[in-house]
Amino acid sequence: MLIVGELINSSRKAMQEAIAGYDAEFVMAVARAQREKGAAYLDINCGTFVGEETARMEWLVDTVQQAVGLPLCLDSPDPAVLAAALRRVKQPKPMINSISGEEGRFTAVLPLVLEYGAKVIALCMDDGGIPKTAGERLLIAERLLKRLTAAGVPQQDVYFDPLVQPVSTSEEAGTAVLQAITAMRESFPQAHCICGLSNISFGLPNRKLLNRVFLLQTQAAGMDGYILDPTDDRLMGALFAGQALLGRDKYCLGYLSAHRKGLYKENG
Ligand code: THG
Repeated sequence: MLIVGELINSSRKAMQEAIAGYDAEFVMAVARAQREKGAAYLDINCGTFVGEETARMEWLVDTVQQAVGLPLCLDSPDPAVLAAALRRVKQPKPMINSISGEEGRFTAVLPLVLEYGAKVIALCMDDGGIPKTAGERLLIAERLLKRLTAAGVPQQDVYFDPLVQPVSTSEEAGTAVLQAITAMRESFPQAHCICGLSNISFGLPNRKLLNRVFLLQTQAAGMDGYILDPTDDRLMGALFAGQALLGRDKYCLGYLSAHRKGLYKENG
C-alpha cells in the first residue's frame, strides 16, 4: 500500500497562504507531520499559483526536502512545471503526477518518466475528457499501459488513477471507480491503482466519514495507493485494519506496528 500525503496542496487555504508568504516553517512542519503519520511520498501541488507555478514549485520542492528525506509526488498538469521540479529532486524514484491519454500531455511527460526512472500516475482520461463509465476508463488504461511499457516504463511503476469525482455531483461516481479498480487490477496485475481519496466527499458534510468509508470500499476492490491526509488518525486506522482484514498484512505485522507507533486512536 502506497500512502501519498495530500496536505502540501495550495488548494488548501492555510497552505495557499503559507506558500504565498514563503513560510518555510509551516510547510516543513506539515511535511514532518505527514512523514510521522506514515506517508511514504509527499504530494506537492501549487496549481493555484497561475503564471508562477514553476517558481513556487521550485521553492516548495527545496523547502520540503530540507525538512524530510521522503521521495516526492510532483503534482501538476503542466509538463514544464514537472520538469523544473524534477531537476531539483534529491531522493531517487520520484513520482510524477501525472500523465494521461491526452496526446500533448502524454508526449511531453513520457520523456520525464524515462529520464528520472520515476513512478508515474496515469490518469484514466484522454482528449475526450473524464469518462463516466468503468468500461471507458479500462479502455484508456489499456492504451496507456501499452504505450508506456512499449517505451520502456516498467509495469510496476505505473499507478492508474480512475479519477474520483465527488459523489455529490453524480450518484454513480463511487461505483464507476469501484468497477474500474476491479477491472484494472484483474487486467494488469503488476500495475497499481491510486486515487485522490478526498475528492469523493467534496460538497458534502462530515467529509472524513465519507473518505473513510470510500477508503474501505476501494481497498476491498484492490486499490493499493492513496493520496490522502495521513494525519487523520481514524482514516489511517481504517487503512491498516483493512489491510489486515483483507489478508494483505502477514501475521498482522503492519497493523501491530502501526498500533505500537500510535498511528491511530480508537476506543482501546
Ligand atoms: N488524483 C491525482 N492527484 C490529485 C488528485 C487526484 N491531486 C490533488 C487531489 N486530487 C488530491 N489532493 C487533495 C488535497 C486536498 C483536498 C482534496 C484532495 C481537499 N482540500 C480541502 C478542500 O478543498 O475543501 C481543503 C480545505 C482547506 O484546508 O482549506 O479536500 O484525484 N492523481
